[in-house]
Amino acid sequence: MHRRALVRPPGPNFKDGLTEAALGAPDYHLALAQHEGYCRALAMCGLELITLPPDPNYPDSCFVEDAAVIIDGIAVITRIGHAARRGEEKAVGAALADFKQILNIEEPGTVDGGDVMLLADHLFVGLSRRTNREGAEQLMEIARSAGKSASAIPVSDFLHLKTFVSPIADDTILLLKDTISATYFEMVRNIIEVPREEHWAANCIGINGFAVAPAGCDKTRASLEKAGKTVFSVDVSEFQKMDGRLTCLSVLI
Ligand code: CIR
Repeated sequence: MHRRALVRPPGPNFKDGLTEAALGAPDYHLALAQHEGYCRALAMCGLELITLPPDPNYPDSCFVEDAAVIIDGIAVITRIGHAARRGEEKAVGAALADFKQILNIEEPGTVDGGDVMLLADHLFVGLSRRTNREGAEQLMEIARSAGKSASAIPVSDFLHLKTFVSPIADDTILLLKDTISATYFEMVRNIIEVPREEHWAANCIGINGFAVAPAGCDKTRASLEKAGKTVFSVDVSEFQKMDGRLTCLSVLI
């Protein structure tokens, strides 16, 4: 049961962040409005919001997910994979210290939270351009010490693991069609397949029986409703232009 979400609105230099999306520059004011809509959806899911101020030194700092991984009572503060983003984690760690025991990924390890998916008792870590083997091993060791099992998954054609798979409940994930063998997820009871034309919807948020999905993904919305979820759709087009998806905009505490 998640009670809180840590969020951080984008700053005026949001458009200067990293992206490979080739969808054009984001509109800052629209991004701010969409961020507010996202926060409203999280509140509707029963979460209390903790909001950090934007950091002008880090145009990608709204993507707080990459800076921390929550494993029960522990917040693992990451060493973000792209050097330009390193430092974002300081404010995130300071805020999470009020709620969790803080541990850190140490050099030469790198981990982006977007590469980490925790179901009830199993931690999946993507090995990507952002998360290296050392970082993944450190994180999996922390998870095992907390009583979880853990496994690493190669991520080659996507930015992060959760670009194509995301947790919806303790026993349910969304998985983009034709990406990776489902055998990597054999311990997961329910796998909901996301059609390629709705690839943004492979990254949804599942919390407390609700789901937050990207706007315009009607097939996935219907699948989530069939799975018993109350679904809130939110438009995050300006974040998608910066390679951002729904989970990246919050840390669920
Ligand atoms: C980046 O490339 O790091 C940001 N522009 C997007 C990060 C998205 N984070 C995520 O999916 N967890």
